Amino acid sequence: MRTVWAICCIAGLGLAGCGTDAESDPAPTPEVEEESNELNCGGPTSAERYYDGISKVSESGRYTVTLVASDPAPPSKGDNVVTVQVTQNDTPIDDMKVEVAPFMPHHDHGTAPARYDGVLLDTGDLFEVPPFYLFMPGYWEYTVTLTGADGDTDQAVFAFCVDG
Ligand SMILES: [Cu+2]
Repeated sequence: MRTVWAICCIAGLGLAGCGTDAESDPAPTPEVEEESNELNCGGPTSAERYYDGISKVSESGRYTVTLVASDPAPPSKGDNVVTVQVTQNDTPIDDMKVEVAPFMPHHDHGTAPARYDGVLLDTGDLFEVPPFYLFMPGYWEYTVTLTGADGDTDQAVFAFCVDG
């Protein structure tokens, strides 16, 4: 018995499984890994760790949507401003309507108003989305809707954990 236990412990070094009920009662997997970019804050899926320059390819694959900046960063409860850049083949697009709709899907509510139009900055390649009020902490999605000069729409969705 002692021998079996010792082998178990040697084999299990660094693992949490060296107990009597190791197989039937595995150690729980931590919901938040320090090194991971995936965060869990109660939403339907994991959220992403915010950083300036986080980007997504739009649903159609035509555009890349980048959150160049967020104030505050990361997004937090209260007023938030985000700066968005839309590129196609690495070229910034300026003749486009850019809207952001913050939403908590698992609570089925967004903000009031629900959508915010980005304003093209003097730089000519950045859209600043005016302050929107995130009134509770937790999992929020930012749906960025693009309306091109041709009237076609496209979108990209970001998901963040908002601190209280
Ligand atoms: Cu909510």
